[in-house]
Parts: sequence; C-alpha cells; structure tokens
Amino acid sequence: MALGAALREFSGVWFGWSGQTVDSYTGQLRVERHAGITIATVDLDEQDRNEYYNGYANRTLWPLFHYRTDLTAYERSFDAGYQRGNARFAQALAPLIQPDDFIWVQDYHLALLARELRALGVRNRIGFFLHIPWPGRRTFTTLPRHRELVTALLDYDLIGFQAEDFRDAFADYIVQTAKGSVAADGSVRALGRASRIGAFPIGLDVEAFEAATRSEAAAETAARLAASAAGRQVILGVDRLDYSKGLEERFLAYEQLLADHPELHEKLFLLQIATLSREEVEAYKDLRARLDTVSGRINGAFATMDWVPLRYVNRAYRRDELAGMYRAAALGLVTPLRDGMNLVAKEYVAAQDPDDPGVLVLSEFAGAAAQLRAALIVNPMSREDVAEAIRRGLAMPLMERKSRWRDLMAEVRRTPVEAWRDAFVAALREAPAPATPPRVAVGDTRSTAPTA
Ligand code: ADQ
Repeated sequence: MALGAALREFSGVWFGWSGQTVDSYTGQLRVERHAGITIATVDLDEQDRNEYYNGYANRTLWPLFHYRTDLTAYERSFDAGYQRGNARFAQALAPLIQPDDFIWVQDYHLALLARELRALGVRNRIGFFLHIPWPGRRTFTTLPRHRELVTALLDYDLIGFQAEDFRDAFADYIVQTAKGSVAADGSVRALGRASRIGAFPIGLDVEAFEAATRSEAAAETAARLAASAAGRQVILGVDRLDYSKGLEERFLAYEQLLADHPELHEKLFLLQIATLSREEVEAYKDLRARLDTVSGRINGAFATMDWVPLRYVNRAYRRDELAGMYRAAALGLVTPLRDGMNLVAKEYVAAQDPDDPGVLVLSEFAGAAAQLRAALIVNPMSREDVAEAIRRGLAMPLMERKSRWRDLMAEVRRTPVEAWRDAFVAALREAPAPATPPRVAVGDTRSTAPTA
C-alpha cells in the first residue's frame, strides 16, 4: 500500500523478486503493467530461496533486528547467499536505470544493493528505508562482519528509519564502534564513506483506508461479527504469525485475565487473526505449534456450551474485511515484542466510529508507540500489565474513549503515507550527490568513498 502511493506519484518502476524459484538462475526480467504501475521481476533459484531469503534475510537479520539472538542463525553459507542475492538483483536492475532516476530500496533484504549497483558503475542517488527496528549496538555487534554490512549501507546516499530511536541506535554504532561522526543534520562520515540518516515514520493511505472502512464488505463483516458476538465485547488482534508480534505472550496475558476475573467470563472474547507467514522457517513452525497448544488449553479450560473465549484464525482477510472487524471490536490489541512501526495499530484507529470508538492497547516496543501516545501503552512482556490494560480498556467510559481516539486519529492523519514518501524523497534530493569517480575497472569502485 505504501509503495503503491509512492509509485503512483512518481510513475516509477517497482523492481523485485517474483516470489518464484527456477532450477537455475537466468536473471531474465519480466516486465508487466499493473494498475498503472510498471512491475519488473526476476526469479531466484532454490539455493537463493534457502540461503538468501529464508536464510540470511529471515533467519539472521530478521530475528537479530528484533532482538531475538536466541533464534538468529549465524551461518556462513547464508552470508554468501545474501551477497549473491544482492549482486543478482543489482545485475538484473542496472540495465533498467536511467541517468536521472532515483532509486529507493526497501528493507533488510537489500542492504547490499547500493554497493553492488555502485560496483556496476551506477551513480544515481540511492536511498534505503528500513521497515524493521535497528537494534542496539551490543545486539547488532553479535553479527559476524557487522562492519561490512554497515559499510555497504553507507554506499546509500540516505538511510531512513521508522523512528528516532532506531536512527539513534545506528548513530551510536557509527560513533562508538565505527569511530565515525554524525552531525546534527544527519550527515554521517565513517568507514571511508559519507551518507545521511533520518527518521521517517511510515503511515497509512488514510483516504484509501477510510474508503475501505465505508465499503459494503466492511459493513457486512462488521455486522456479521457483531451478530456472532451476541452482545459480548470483541477484543481483536491482527498479525502475521511471527514471533516478533508477541502472540504467545498475548495469549498468556488473556489466559491470566480469564483466570483472575471470572466475572468477565462470557462477556468478552478474543478474536486473533494470525495469517501464516514464512512457513518454511523452523522458528515459525515451532511458534505455530505452541500457539495451537495454548489456544487449545485456554478454550479447553474456560469455554462453555455457548461461549468460546478465544477464536484463533489462521486465514488471511482482505483489507475491507479487516476494516469491518476493526470497527466491530471494542478493543484493538497490538502487543508486539518489537516492531518497526506496526500499521495494524494505525488501521484500528482509522476504522473506528467517532461517536463510539474502541480502545487501542499498544506495546511500548512498537515504533507506532512514539506517535500513538493516547493509546493504553503496555509492556507486552508483562501478563499483568496487558491483562490490566484489557480490563481497563473494556470498561473505559465513552468520554475518555472519544477523547483518546481524537488524539490518536489526529496523529494518524498527521503522518499519512504521503508524508512518509515526500519527506524521504525530499531528503534524498537534498543528500549530497554521489561522487563521480574516474571510470576504473568494475570492482575498484567499491573502495572509492563518495565525497560530500
Ligand atoms: P509487518 O511486520 O508485516 O511489516 P504490520 O505493519 O503490522 O507488519 O502490517 C503490515 C500490513 O499487513 C498492514 O496493512 C496489515 O493490515 C496487514 N496485515 C497484517 N496482518 C494481517 C493479517 N493477519 N491478515 C491480513 N492483513 C494483515 C513491516 C514491519 C512493520 C511496519 C511495516 C511497514 O515489521 O513494523 O509497520 O513493515 O513499514
């Protein structure tokens, strides 16, 4: 949704992996038009899927950047896969690049892309946006060859983060570990390179989301959920099935609430939508099995003939259906253990009825917590904290709900996706132009530091 808004404004080309694998890599581009946007994709091979996508991206960088060193794989073959994946993308992309194009690279899968493009002689401005947290220095430096990763990142002209916290954590690494400097305007000099950093919180396409909320499908879904709730209050969670989202901790907090407050039984239920994700990765299979167990235990212990306290659903829903569910829920439960931003929190707010809004319970460790201060902010690690916030939220008087919601909605409107896009593009325009080094053999350009 976010990138759609950017591409429509700048009539750009979206380039990336097709999601398909082939027996042997060819690098052949497929170019299509879809809803006014040009999409260029390339297939990867099976080894890339294992070592690059499921490997270094989703078994090394994802857990590490979400502070799960216990789940982080530090394997050299993954490292090589990541280099190869980024190099392949650069080779496939380079022929498409026009001299005055901006290149905006999204997320942790592509940290090396600028370095690889520079090695092929691409001198355009290239920006990078990280959708996930940047971890603290002590956590990040557990990554073997962390310096190489940061050096490659500094080949970008601009590195964007979701929140000031993450930008500051990166700056801390630059100053303390890389012995470089970060100026007040975000200019970075380190490891023989110059770049710029900034915080660009992502937001919703508010108009599109409000339209989804007003749609017939949303109204139907909201009515269906309300009818099946039979007067009970609905607590709603919507997440990819991912350990960073704190689903297991959330279930345990809910279990505690039910154990401590028998007077609430049959008056509420939790609807948890947890769409399957990265199913080939072991940690996701393990989590799924644990969630099956805990949800079964909760329902086994507390359900009655006509009340199921936890409705746990693994299927995916369309945006307009989700909007209807958000609207029908008295409480939105968004409790990730770590999250770059978390757009579900913003969507829940945007879908509410201004005359009778629900309450948002939000983890202090989501990037969104820096903006959505009027939510009930909780520590997702603490069952008591989360259980208490649910109880308080469900009992909150209408006046307080309205006043909190007005503040939340003002924040959602203040930083829509267009603001994210425009701020990033403006900062990339202002970033010092990449150096034009003398044409030397490809490969030598890597060691040429851009000058400001
Ligand atoms: P995600 O980890 O995928 O994204 P999130 O921001 O919560 O996290 O969700 C992105 C989108 O997916 C939302 O529009 C949401 O509605 C949709 N979605 C999530 N669960 C769904 C479900 N079960 N069914 C249907 N749709 C679902 C990463 C980072 C986040 C960051 C985003 C955007 O991890 O922190 O907010 O990128 O930058």
